[in-house]
Amino acid sequence: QLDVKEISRLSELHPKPSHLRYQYGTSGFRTLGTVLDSVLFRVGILASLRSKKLDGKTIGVMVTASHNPEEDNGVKLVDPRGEMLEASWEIHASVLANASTTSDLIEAIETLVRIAKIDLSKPARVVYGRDTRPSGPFLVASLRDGLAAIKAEPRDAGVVTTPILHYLVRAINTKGTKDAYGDDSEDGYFDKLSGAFKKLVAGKPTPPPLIVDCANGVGAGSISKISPRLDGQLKLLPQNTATSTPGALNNACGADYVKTTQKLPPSLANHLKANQRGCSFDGDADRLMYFYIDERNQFRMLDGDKIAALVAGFIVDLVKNAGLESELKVGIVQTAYANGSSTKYLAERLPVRCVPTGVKHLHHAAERFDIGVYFEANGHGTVLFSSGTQETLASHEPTTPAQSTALNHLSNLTQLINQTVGDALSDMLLVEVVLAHRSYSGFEWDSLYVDLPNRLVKVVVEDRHAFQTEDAERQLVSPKGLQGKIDDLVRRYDGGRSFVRPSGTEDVVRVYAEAAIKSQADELAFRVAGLVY
Ligand code: NG1
Ligand code: ZN
Repeated sequence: QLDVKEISRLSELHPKPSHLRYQYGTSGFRTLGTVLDSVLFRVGILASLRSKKLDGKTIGVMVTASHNPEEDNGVKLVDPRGEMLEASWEIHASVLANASTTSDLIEAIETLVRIAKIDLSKPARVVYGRDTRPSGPFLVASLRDGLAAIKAEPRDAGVVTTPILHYLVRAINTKGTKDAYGDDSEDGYFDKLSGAFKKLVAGKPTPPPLIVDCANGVGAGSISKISPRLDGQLKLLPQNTATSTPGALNNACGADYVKTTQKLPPSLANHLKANQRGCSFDGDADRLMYFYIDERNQFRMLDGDKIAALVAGFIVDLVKNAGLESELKVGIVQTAYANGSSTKYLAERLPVRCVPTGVKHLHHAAERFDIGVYFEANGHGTVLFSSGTQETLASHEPTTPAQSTALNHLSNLTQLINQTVGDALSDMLLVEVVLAHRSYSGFEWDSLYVDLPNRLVKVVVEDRHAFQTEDAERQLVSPKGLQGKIDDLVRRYDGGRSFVRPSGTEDVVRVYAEAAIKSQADELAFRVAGLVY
């Protein structure tokens, strides 16, 4: 039932460059926007087949390269519950993307249909969106050809943030069921978040206006759409909103700039006053970094670990106050990049799990808790409430007014938090809720624990695949003998910790080190890098 003639005709319009190999990695396909035409066409085919495989459930496709430079672009698929594509299909994605010719592609498609037992008579439905990159419209046109080749029913979500696309996928697929996630529109998303936020901060004093660095990306639109819905309970001051200025996206601004340089984006220097808070989104608004200027005019960064500590502490207290301590197990998931001080702070309060880098690992580990909080140090994260937890929250009978209040807050948090994926906007509102409840300024939040000085360096090596790890990437098993040498070095540093792993997104090996003082963290990182090189 495949229309081979039509697939072939369209495929000829999107030939694969013969010298390139593509890989569906931790963040989908990602490379220069100019070489993604054939990939987008084939992703259109793959998404349609995935939808047929799942009985016509809607699959999402997001065209973005997140925090990467403007000339890059990328694409990833979203599964029906708004989560990332199931791992076994990542391989199918790479196989289709690398078929050399149209006839190889047809063969690959036929093989996939056979081995995945896809019933071609089922409908195919795909919703897609893109960020503000200039290469977006062209790539979306290639994607549409791929959808047309399989006669999928397309839905264009337009220019949206990554988390909105994930939200839409889940909302579309749960519509009319008992798990309905919200109205399947952008308005539905903004109404859901703002409605829950207003309930959670009702009666609290209005905080000082919050500066939001939109990275000159798609998050700028989210700020302008949510602002009027907040009824003055939080005033947002968007900066870096130049979405159509060539070269501006993620340039010297945004969450990745803040995390990697540990500096205030220069464009914000005149806007942020002493003791004022600000935050940065990344280019597709799924990462969030906070910061403030302290009394001595120093820039202070509040990263994903600090967000996790703030949020997890709050949720643990609410669960206790609601009288649900024995019923709901709250846990936190981190990666090896989490600052050692944050791990120590959290481990004193709740179970902490460490998993390999990559959102899918964090997400899946968080699902094992009744309430699972996960954040990467770079600001990507969210909170998951299991379906059992949501039922408990709905049915539990509070015995005191205090229990009733805490229970209400927990229920509203399930609405405020985007449970499909990290979401800068939702996470920002969540942080503001906790700060309002705790009466914290940036300073008090920052004081929960003191970050250990740390250093991350990249090492270009001949073959990064020679570096293999275990124990959630904290130990090298190959090259043989290297871990022993690292351990010997680490022992010589007070508060020392270091690990080495191959990047999943760049052709480099990353070295992370922390120590009690900054110069020692730097030295340890460079000495370990010296061992790797
Ligand atoms: P790699 O390149 O595998 O280290 C990077 C980030 C991850 C994650 C992915 C994107 C660091 C050290 N690593 O992964 O946290 O965001 O990109 O999916 O920041
Ligand atoms: Zn992103």
